[in-house]
Amino acid sequence: MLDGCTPWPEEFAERYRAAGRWRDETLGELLARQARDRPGKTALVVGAHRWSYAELDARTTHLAGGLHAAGIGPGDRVVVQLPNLPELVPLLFALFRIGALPVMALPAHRGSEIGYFCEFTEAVAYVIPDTHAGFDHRELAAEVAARVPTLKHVLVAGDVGDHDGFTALDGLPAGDVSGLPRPDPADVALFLLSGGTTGVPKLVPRGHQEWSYSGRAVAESCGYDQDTVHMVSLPLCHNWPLTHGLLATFHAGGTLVLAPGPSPDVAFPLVEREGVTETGLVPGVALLWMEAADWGEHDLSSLRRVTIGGTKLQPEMARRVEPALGCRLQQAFGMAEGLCGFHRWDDPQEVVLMSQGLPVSPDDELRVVDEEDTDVAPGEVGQLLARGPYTVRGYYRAPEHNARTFTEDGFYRTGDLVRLLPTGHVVFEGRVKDQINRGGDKIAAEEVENHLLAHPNVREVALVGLPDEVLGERGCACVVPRGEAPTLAGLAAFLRERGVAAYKFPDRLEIVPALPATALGKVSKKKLIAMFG
Ligand code: J2J
Repeated sequence: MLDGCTPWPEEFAERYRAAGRWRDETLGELLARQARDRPGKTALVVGAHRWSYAELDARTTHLAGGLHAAGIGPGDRVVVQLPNLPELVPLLFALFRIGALPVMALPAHRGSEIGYFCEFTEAVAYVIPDTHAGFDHRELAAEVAARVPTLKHVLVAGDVGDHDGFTALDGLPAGDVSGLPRPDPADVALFLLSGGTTGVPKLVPRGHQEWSYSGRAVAESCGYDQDTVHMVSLPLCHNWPLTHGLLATFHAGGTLVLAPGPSPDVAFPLVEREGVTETGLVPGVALLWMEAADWGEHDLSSLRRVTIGGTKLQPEMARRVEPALGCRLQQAFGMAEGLCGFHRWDDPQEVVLMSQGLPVSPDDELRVVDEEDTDVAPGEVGQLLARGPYTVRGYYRAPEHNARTFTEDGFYRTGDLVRLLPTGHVVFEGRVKDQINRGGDKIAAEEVENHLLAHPNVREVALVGLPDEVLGERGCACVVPRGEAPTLAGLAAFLRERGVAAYKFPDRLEIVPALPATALGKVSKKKLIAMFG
């Protein structure tokens, strides 16, 4: 296994193989198999393109050849920062085929995050759009390329502009990957980003067979088949849309529709035109959809089900979803580290309204523990620990953090407070990890605090999540000033200047004379939330 990653102990690997969870197939081979089995079936609809499995496979092979000819080889790390563009899916499968490892950055990331990913993974290439949402990614790439010596290629989906050293993805030389060694299905296929709790983002190494299995298990739990038309309108680069949208749909031989964004004016016409049957939404977006559906301008009757997750869906809102959208609701929970759960078609309505889902694999092991790691009584609230055939055993190159975040016997400490129903369904009750879940976007408080501490007028700072009706939570920076108190706009400008992604900027600022402490002398975020929430 790739250096810096934690393998599953052999007895577990054997068990997962014997139970058929892990199969001897790489992600590149999954697409090739579907291209053989159902060549003419529409695999992907994106922008003006409509590619069958055979066409997508051919495109992937062509792109893999080009990337290889340009100098990208097995084991190379490639930071991928693409919104839902046509190039994204073929690019990912092309990298899987070469055995190069995509590092899945988010479109919103800026110099601070991208520079870190490139340096930390010693990436050789960085893939960008030309511009997106009013931002010129080529400028960012030029700046990152100038300071990261390993970075040899900047690949652009679109126009390279006047950047001579950059290469357009559609201008790659012809090449051939048929002579390359087959990637090991047991080895790492890509890196996902952890929601994070630490000063620097953590990377989650996901393997071909285990990550592929997570998609297959989702397809089985959700009853996907070749008639499934799944639309992803959130950024595809997160684990949830990648597994529930891309992998589950491709395992089932269905059709993936990639929308440029989730707003009803973009997404509803696509639902109508493509006969979308399934889609995943965060609660804040679901709220917009429910309001817009009321206007009745588009026919959404093809939708069989919407899945809501990523952050807690309140039961009162959950109750309104089915009548408003005219389709079934299911909830989903999960994490880039692995474990995920969805509802089943035959779950009773009350369970769908008040729980977040049932783990997708019979081999998922869940424990709910107290602060001493002792199992709580059934039905009580405690921290969720998870282990299983698609839950990783460690972060990439992070031995100290791994020692804290994984138990000795390999359970991942999720940092989530949950209780389990007698049926095994998971109910989210809160968090012990120092993270803010802003409408599904995860913010590691410590990372932002570290940046803010560099501000000349910030003596001390605590970033806390305050309840918000639409997003679930919003970030509030509680600042003990040094000299003149900073302003919220001033802090945002400071973070922008440091290259921090905008979703991490605090939404609110509270100036305090001192940060309240716990009995142990640590900053009490609970007290701050009680003061300002
Ligand atoms: C409350 N909190 C939730 C939910 C995730 C499926 C679905 C979501 C993700 C995801 C994913 C929640 N209610 N329904 O990867 O496969 C919070 C928890 C969790 C963290 C992980 C998937 N669903 N959460 O959101 O890696 O705190 O994955 O630990 O982005 O989101 O975030 P992330």
